[in-house]
Amino acid sequence: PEAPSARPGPTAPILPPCPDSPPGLVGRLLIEFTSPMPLERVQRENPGVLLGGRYTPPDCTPAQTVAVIIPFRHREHHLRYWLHYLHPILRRQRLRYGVYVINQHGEDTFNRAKLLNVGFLEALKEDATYDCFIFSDVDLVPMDDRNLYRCGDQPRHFAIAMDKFGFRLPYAGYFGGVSGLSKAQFLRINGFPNEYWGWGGEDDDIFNRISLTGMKISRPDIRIGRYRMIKHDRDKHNEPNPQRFTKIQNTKLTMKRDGIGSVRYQVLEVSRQPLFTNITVDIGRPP
Ligand code: UDH
Ligand code: NGS
Repeated sequence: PEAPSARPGPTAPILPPCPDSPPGLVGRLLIEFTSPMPLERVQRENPGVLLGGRYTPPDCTPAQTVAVIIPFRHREHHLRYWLHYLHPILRRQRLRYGVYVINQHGEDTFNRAKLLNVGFLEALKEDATYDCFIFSDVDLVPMDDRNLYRCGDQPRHFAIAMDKFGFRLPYAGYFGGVSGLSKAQFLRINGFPNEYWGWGGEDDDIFNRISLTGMKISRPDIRIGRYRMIKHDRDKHNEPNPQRFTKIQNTKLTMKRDGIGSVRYQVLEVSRQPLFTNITVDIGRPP
């Protein structure tokens, strides 16, 4: 008689690992923000995206699971363009990903970095397998899909050649706009600062945290890391923070006590939309 087979039964097909260089990327993209962008259209054009803005490639198994975290308040118009451009790009990049919009409740002073800390924790509550976190402003769209939204062995800076800076880095230590850290890299720097209320400096503090822990920023080729920013006026309640210059001098002292280990907030609502998960949060106000 035949020995019992050790082969797996009729389960889901085992997909090959996703390739390092995804086939089907198109390279340079035409990005514009003139034609109106109704959310219904974006939904219709992205039927493969599951509730909450989740996606898994149908034809391969990705090495990472990526949470895309967007700090947010009153930018619905920008978010529609972001979703319109980014979902097809991330799909072509063969990522397993989820999109989390972290919406600051109320009208107190905005706090970008604290919202990003909240996004890290809340995304992990939704799916403990997230191991890569991409932090993106809502108004930044990559102009080249070869700029892969993945994590590597060093923290990654993606938005290195923005149109508003003449497609160059504004300064060598710039880490703003769109960045990515693995879960381990993020925890190694105690996450991001919670104490930068208002505009400016929080990205420099994150840069300092990375340097102080002995890591190095990785960046794409300057011809590939190009971005268009949706033009906008300064928001209300996000005035330049006058304390930012002294604060970035003190990262070495503050990063131990202020970070992912000390973030306090209250989630008010989690709402799974067709193209993103919306998390409304009370993060308090400046002391
Ligand atoms: N953000 C919001 N709502 C706000 C403030 C900020 O959603 O009220 C988020 C959003 O993701 C944004 C990011 O935080 O992309 C960064 O904030 P920002 O876009 O205000 O920063 P940026 O440096 O602009 O791009 C600063 C004001 C520049 C005014 C120029 C006028 N010509
Ligand atoms: C630096 C800010 C950064 C900011 C960058 C670009 O001066 O937070 O300019 O700003 N640092 C401080 O203020 C300490 S931008 O031209 O995009 O408005 O990201």
